[in-house]
Amino acid sequence: MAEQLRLDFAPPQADVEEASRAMEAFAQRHGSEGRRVVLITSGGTKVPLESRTVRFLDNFSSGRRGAASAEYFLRAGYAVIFLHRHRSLFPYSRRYSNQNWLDSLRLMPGTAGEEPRVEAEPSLLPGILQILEEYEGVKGSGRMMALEFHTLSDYLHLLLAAARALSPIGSNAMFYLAAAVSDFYIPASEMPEHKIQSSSGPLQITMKMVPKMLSPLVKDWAPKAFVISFKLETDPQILIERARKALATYHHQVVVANVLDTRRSYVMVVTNTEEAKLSVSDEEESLGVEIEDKIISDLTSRHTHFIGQTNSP
Ligand code: 9Z3
Repeated sequence: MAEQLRLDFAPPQADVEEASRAMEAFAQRHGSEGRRVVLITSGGTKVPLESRTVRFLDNFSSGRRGAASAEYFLRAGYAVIFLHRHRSLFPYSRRYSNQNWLDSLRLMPGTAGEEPRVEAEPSLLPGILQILEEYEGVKGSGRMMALEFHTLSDYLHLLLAAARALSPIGSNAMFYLAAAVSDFYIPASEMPEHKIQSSSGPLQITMKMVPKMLSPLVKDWAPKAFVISFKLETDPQILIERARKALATYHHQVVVANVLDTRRSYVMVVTNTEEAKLSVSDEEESLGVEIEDKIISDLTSRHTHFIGQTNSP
């Protein structure tokens, strides 16, 4: 596979063959039941600077966009492959990621020779009853498959494997590429094996460009799928222009464009023919409305339209 991707990367740490087989079976099962399947990528990527890695380059992404989106896709009836960076936020449990959950548990002494038990205090886990019910429902239905990546190399190999697995279900497949993937890497052949020594003075590194996977994904790997990429900028002035450029370059269906500081309150959904602003007001936010709810509702109806178009004579 490394050859097909033509990358000078260290081999992936993930078991790509096993993940491939699992994704194929998942797509086949849900596809044969007529269900739509979305591949969500989520979280940042870690780019090693040494092959026995001490240091790496990382980025800001928490994985909240991907994890929240997975929940809304599941509510909309999709089957979800959640390809996420190790330890980034996870659907459902994301809501409790900022607290020490040990504080919400109590040790109950065992009576009459029984083992001690652990009890949770629901008031310390806001919304837990509904969340747990939803999570258990999703688990029972087998509609979510979670896969982790550690390195950029893992991510790229797993994305290729996912595209191959979803390709047979044609336009029922959606790719929702929310991960913040590094644009730069150090080729394996140029990477020092051992820890870079600070005694050698200031560090200068030259990184290569990571090839854009969107191009082969749209053209070759899953040409009938509905593909959404994300565009992140820090300058709102260039957001739409950059999103349009991505659409013109890769010929996919939608770019969701967002600005780093305001990414929780608004996004622009950009297609070849329109741009729509989706936003969450302060009032909605105080009621717990999340922007991902609106994004997924918008995209699932675009997906329905897309399927209708591709199936019509
Ligand atoms: C996004 O733009 C996501 O919305 C965020 C979500 C990463 C901003 P969080 O994980 O943040 O909830 O903290 N993802 C794509 C970012 C990106 O790197 N896009 C590339 C680009 O802008 C194109 S693939 O050039």
